[in-house]
Amino acid sequence: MKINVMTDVLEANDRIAAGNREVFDRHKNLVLNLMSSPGAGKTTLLERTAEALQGKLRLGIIAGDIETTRDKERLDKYDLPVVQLNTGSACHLDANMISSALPHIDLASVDVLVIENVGNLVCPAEFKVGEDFKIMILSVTEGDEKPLKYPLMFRESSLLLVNKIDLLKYTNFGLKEAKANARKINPGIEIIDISCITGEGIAEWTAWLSGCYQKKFGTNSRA
Ligand SMILES: Nc1nc2c(ncn2[C@@H]2O[C@H](COP(=O)(O)OP(=O)(O)O)[C@@H](O)[C@H]2O)c(=O)[nH]1
Ligand SMILES: [Mg+2]
Repeated sequence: MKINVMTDVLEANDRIAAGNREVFDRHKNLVLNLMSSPGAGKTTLLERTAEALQGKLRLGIIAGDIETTRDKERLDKYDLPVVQLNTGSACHLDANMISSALPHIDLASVDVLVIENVGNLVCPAEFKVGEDFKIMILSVTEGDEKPLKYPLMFRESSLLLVNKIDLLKYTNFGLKEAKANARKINPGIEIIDISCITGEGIAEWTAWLSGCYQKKFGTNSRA
């Protein structure tokens, strides 16, 4: 008899993710699973997002890292519900880890919950956590061929944020090539160029977020 361990693991994960999803839907949370390689700008994007959504949609964050509470410390200044998950050695978050974080966050006070996944361009894309959408960041210092080399994350993501656009002129990153490569893997992927330093594209990104919230709940805000 042959046992496919990975299939079993993913099926078990998907069942827990479906349970998380029910909890999120009951609390009227739009949930995004934010993925990228380490250092692409996930936490910086959340800082800019917290500023931009103030007085509009209420943001909550679960930040995943192998070690440290550094990201939570950066985000705490915005007075948002932020939970830091340390995976110890695991290179991704799974549904069970998210489930264990839920008692520590007041979901009723949250409109948009962003789960900052562990920095890794491969494994996070394999594990559902109960999200409405997977989204990802590729920064211009990483290379425009990355969608072809790491296709799964680009295939699974509804939105690609191309970050650090302010650094474009210092790199050999081909913006057109990167987008063509991403669309080769996932023709329907939406793409927004952003800079978390200059603020370029941040309004477009928050409009995308609000649009998703509106589509799911039929309103711009519960407030
Ligand atoms: N120049 C530039 N640097 C950025 C931008 N976004 C993030 N960074 C920097 O990239 C580094 C990693 O960012 P961080 O948000 O911690 O990445 P994470 O590991 O994906 O959460 C930090 O030094 C940020 O200041 C950007 O748009 N432009
Ligand atoms: Mg981070």
